[in-house]
Amino acid sequence: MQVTLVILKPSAVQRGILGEIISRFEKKGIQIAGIKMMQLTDETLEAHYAHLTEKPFYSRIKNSMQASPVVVLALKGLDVVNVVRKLSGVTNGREAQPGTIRGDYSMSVQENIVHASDSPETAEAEIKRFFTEGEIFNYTPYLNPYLYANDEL
Ligand code: FUP
Repeated sequence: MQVTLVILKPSAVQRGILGEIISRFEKKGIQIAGIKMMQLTDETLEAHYAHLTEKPFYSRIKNSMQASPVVVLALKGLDVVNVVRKLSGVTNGREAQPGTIRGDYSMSVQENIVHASDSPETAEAEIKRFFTEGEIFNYTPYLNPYLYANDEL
């Protein structure tokens, strides 16, 4: 089973849609292995957006991500990195397919509701960046027989 990182950005917190977004992951059959609210520090953001710190718009993104606390989720499931990226939709909310989170809730590139890890390697690093070991819970999902076939697990 994979674990992936989702950040519910200030655009989700302020708009009061945390529950709706979390509910989408739950209804899909994805297990919540970790969840917490936190205020992102400069250091955490620089590491998280290392591929963007040199861009002219980095300070805009930084301000946006620090505008309120965020909620971070560690989500667990088969191929969950890919599944959650698909559920999230493409970066620009105006281009994202209806039915995806960004497609249904966002009109913006920046104010796009969620971050989701883009590969299994990134997911592993991002989970370590945002959660301590004790904050990731390993508990039995009793509905697994109704979510997966035996030979998928
Ligand atoms: P994603 O993987 O979809 O979160 O996209 P990126 O890592 O490329 O971008 C991270 C965040 O930077 C996006 F959520 C929004 C912001 N961004 C901009 O505001 N402008 C850009 O041109 C690219 C990204």
